[in-house]
Amino acid sequence: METAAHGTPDLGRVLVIIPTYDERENIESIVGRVRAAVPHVDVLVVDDNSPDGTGDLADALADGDDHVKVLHRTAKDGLGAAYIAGFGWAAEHGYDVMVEMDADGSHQPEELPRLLGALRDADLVIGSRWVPGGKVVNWPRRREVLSRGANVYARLVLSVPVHDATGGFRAFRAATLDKIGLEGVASRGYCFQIDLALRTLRQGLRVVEVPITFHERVHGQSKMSGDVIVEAAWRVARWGVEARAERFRR
Ligand SMILES: Nc1nc2c(ncn2[C@@H]2O[C@H](COP(=O)(O)OP(=O)(O)O)[C@@H](O)[C@H]2O)c(=O)[nH]1
Ligand SMILES: [Mg+2]
Repeated sequence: METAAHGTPDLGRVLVIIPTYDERENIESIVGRVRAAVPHVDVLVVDDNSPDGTGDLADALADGDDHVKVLHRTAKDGLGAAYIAGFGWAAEHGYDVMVEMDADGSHQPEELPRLLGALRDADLVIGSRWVPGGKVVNWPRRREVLSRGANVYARLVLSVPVHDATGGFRAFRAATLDKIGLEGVASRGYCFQIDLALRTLRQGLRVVEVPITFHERVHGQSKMSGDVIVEAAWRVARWGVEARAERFRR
């Protein structure tokens, strides 16, 4: 029986999904920290054939620990596509909760019990940098401005009552992912997170933000690019226009 100390007494089977692209220096530490922080959960690494051999390292971790699994994809195809593949794997294997977490140490596995605890009264829990108690450590000013700006933009255009709609440290109930219709999600980069939050809210489901401390990565490089920002900007604008047109028709 699971205990309250694990933070997930009644949530069922939990899978922490970690997408990786060139995270060789981070993968072992992050998987080890998750296993230590929440020993009853399983971990799925979704690697897009990283040139630096992250996938082989993940296989070695899986060989030594039944709680660790690896999904290999053939080529870099964006964070959103990697998560959708991971969610599909989780559904096939009967998990009840799917967690999103970066490989680079930005999200603290030690905060997972708090996220999972909040899921008892929510359908989606977002680890939030931009609610009281949330923090960022060592994040370049440029990234902070971009993230805060993206969130203000999303709130204005989409009227989403969420402060960190782009945040990627989250816990979904499997039933939430079932209801929101992942087959229609085309978002590839960071707007994937906004897309899923918006779909969850539009289903009338409960979204709760819990404060987290986000740390800038120490090893490796960010895959954030201009393309990712442009994709997010135009998709959010389009969703905003569609929502207004929909209201106008009614
Ligand atoms: N499988 C996969 N993982 C990705 C891809 N792009 C980014 N990631 C992973 O997604 C997480 C967040 O990416 P990161 O580059 O740290 O973005 P940032 O934190 O916004 O700078 C990391 O674990 C990356 O390795 C991708 O195309 N495929
Ligand atoms: Mg990162």
